[in-house]
Amino acid sequence: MNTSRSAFTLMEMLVVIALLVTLMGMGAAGMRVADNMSKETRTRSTIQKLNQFVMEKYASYQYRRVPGNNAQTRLQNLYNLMRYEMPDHWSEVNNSYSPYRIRLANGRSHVTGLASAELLYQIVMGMPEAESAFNSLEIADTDGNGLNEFVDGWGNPIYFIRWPAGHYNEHGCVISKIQLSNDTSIAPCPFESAFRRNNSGISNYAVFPLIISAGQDRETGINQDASGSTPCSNTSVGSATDASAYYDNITNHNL
Ligand SMILES: [Ca+2]
Ligand SMILES: [Ca+2]
Repeated sequence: MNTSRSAFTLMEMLVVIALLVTLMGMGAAGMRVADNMSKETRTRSTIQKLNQFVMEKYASYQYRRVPGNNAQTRLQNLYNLMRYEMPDHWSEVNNSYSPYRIRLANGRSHVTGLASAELLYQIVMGMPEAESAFNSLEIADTDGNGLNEFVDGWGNPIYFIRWPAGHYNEHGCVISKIQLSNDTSIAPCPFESAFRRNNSGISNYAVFPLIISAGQDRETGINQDASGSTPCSNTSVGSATDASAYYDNITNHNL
């Protein structure tokens, strides 16, 4: 009688232990989910602020005067000015026209993979009120080269593509909510008429600067390497290279 009672007690204990292990596992998984959700929220908040600064600067080019004898030359000069002042590649920094802090940053050692993140930092921090808009958790020098980057909730760099000509929803999946083709419900960007492309192979669409966190998986899954001298001259910029990687990205196009 005693033996059967203690065996029963042992089984009870095993059941309780199994339950506890299951509950602990569920608790840990729940905490991981909650942790990722809070990192995502933090990232969205940082990208929202960056978006305000970048779009303010982007819109300001409507009013910039540039030299040129005809409209086409003036437009190309305006594009060049945008490249010098909002570069997303170090090769676009121009020693006569780029802002001093960008030229200074160009003098430091840098790696290609972080170019747009380090340049985004220089572009935004060169604007009034940017200095006080970001806290220490939103800024880091992830590769330790002396040039800061804005970082997402996971501590990874936030990247930038000035003219993401390939970042629209014609790749079989929705990448961008705002950079859609032939959608008249979308507010036009300041340069829409100039930025639209009339090409039989490619639909018309407006090009808006893209600010990207790679999300939890640390991979953007989009092409950041290419660059063009006009907004639509390289339609591979911002295009998807790995659908599974860009799926969890957080961008200003999807806020
Ligand atoms: Ca750095
Ligand atoms: Ca990703």
